[in-house]
Amino acid sequence: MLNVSKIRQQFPILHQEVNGYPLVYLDNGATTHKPKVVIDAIQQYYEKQNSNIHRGVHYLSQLATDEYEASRETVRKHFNADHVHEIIFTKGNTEAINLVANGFRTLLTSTDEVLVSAIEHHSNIVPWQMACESSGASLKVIPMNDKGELDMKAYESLLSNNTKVVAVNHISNALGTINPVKEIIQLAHQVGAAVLVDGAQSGPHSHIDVKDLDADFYCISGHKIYGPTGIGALYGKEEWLNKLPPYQGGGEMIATVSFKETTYATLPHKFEAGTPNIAGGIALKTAIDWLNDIGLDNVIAYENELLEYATQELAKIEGMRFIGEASNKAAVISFLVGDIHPYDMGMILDKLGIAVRTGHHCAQPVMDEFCIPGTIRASFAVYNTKEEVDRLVEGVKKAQQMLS
Ligand code: C6P
Repeated sequence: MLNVSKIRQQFPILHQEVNGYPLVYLDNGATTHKPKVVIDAIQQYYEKQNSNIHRGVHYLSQLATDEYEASRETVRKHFNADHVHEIIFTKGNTEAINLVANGFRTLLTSTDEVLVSAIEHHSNIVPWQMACESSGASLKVIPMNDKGELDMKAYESLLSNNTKVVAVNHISNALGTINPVKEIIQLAHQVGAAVLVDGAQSGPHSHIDVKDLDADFYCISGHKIYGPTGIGALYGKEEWLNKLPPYQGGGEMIATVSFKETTYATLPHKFEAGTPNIAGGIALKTAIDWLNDIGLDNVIAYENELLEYATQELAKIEGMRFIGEASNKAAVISFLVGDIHPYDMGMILDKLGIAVRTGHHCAQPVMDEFCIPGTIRASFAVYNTKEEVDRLVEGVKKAQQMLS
């Protein structure tokens, strides 16, 4: 059982007024807030540990290196990966997907196909378009039904021996749909394709087990799981990481450099050129430990309760239209009310101290499928409450009165 008021006390940012109202923060899909322990970890790093890593023999450098590498081990455990060298630190999901897609540019040929789904974030579309453009491979799209669920029959018929990569999200940021990634991976493996799972939205809301999923690549962004911005993690199966060329060149990623020939470092350093976000890496460990201390099962159960309550209460509003009604859904609600533009609704909610995201959510193809310009999105985290859901419902009603 979660003690939500105790959890809320750990988030300094939540205890403020916005436009004269206590803040209701429902934009957790964009980024979550940080508990005090994470903020403290960053401060402690700069006050007591700051040094470059993997380079110095001196005390502080050793200390920072140990802390950073301890975080890599925490991420490994969190993903249930076999090897710590299969964990690459990145800036976040965008960089992780670019790293993998960029590597595939050299592996794909003009007869190959890459499959992405119709409900991807731009980060899991554009890097693959770029990889296809430079290799001559084709990009195919797994369609969705009108509830925002992937059409698995269509997926099966798109798969062929030409399919080399399948890239899908675990949870859609725009609709909340939880995709059947295990089944997607099994089917892709039958034709020998590698699968990348974009876990940006699943990181804080579900268990990640790359072994059980048999995922080839899986990535998360730290800032969406109560950690800092500018840090994320990519899991890649050792055999795939060995096949892919490095993403960036520079310090750290080399074994030897000469003008005649440069050789690359072993995993994971081959993919980590330059001085990384050391403070972010260290604080990511704190965030994951914090989340695991609360217990992901507790988090999932509580967020499902919030989802159910919010869906039920919002549904009572006249003109309410939910966008994305998958039977397996995370605590993300995208909606429209009558013919009110999402931006207008978002502005009025903000005046009432309620933070939601409006627009296409970096998922324009999803909006195109529904023939809408965008949605209002309320995305929940473990510190949200039913009282905040009530504030959202009241706010939407008030905005409706003002705008009609
Ligand atoms: N979605 C949202 O409001 P970065 O920005 O690299 O940390 O994550 C990109 C990304 C990739 N995939 C999915 C499914 C995502 O949701 C996101 C980020 C935010 O929905 C910001 S656009």
